[in-house]
Amino acid sequence: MASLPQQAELFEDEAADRSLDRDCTTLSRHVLQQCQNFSAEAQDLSALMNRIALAGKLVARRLSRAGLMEGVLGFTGEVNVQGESVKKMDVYANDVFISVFKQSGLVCRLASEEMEKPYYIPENCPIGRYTLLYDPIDGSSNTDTNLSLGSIFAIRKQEGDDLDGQAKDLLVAGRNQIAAGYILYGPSTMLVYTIGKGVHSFTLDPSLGEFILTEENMKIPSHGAVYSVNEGNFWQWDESIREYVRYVHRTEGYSARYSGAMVSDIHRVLVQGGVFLYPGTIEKPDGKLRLLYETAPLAYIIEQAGGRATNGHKNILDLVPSKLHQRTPLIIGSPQDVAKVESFIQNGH
Ligand code: AHM
Ligand code: MG
Repeated sequence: MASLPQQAELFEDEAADRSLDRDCTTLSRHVLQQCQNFSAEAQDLSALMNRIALAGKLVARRLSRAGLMEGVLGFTGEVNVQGESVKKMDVYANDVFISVFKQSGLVCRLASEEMEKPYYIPENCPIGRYTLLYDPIDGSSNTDTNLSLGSIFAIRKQEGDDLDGQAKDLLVAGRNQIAAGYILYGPSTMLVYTIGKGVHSFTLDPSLGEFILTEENMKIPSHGAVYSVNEGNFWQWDESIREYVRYVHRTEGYSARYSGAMVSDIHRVLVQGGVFLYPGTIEKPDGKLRLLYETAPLAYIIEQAGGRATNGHKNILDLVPSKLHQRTPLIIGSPQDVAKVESFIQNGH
């Protein structure tokens, strides 16, 4: 039998092996492990995720130096298809995602919050079987104050040839996503993804320039204290949402958190439980958030982690959009907390 000092040495060796294994669990390797084979589709998914990771690294690098460089912060003076003022970082991040997929042979078409119509990369199209849907910068209003931001992405198989460029083949339910996730630009940069086999998070190790596995098979708590909503819109909400918020105000155990970037708010809810809401308002009855590249990818993540996402009446992943930039109200998070909000909506008070 090994002596105590020998046992301690063995434990140290095992711990060192585990830590080395972990350091080697990069994102692209993890995707291949998840697929459990080396088929063409598995290779594609791994390569797609690798390119998305590169986009995340480029955006993170620019954000980390934003205050030191000219021409990074502030508005461009343009207004996008959504009627929102465009920030210089929105344009940069939008272009980054296009650039990383050039010459990839993977993605024929990209559709984003910042572009009225899908963008084609013709050299990829003969073989590129995928469309990337993305929000390059989520939480744009945080850009100029050095606060958390995100990017959201979803990958769909390209169905049909979209001859008229209207992207009608994309107007299908979120269940058709084959992968989805987000990048969170916080104190560290994280990437969270699913390919329908659980939710996994990675942290960018700047010294390696790689996203390294942080947590596998994340599970959202069934209930949490946090409710996350912009209460400045209270006067504009339906009475049922106001009643829910009044209920929270008079009940012990709730805590408000709202950062202005839903990737960050929903990441907190994923880790600690609770609910995030962006309901419809008088000005915007369908709310602010877009289905195809904001709410459906996040719904896929949260559902895979054991949570729920609804517009108050229907599961977000079952909603079929009628146009590319369609908006939808969103209630997302822990199953018990989403059910509580729904009970107010369904009782109509
Ligand atoms: P954006 O992608 O243009 O930044 O819009 C989405 C963001 C969400 O991240 C956030 O929860 C919400 O808009 C904040 O909007 P508001 O300022 O109306 O609360
Ligand atoms: Mg957005």
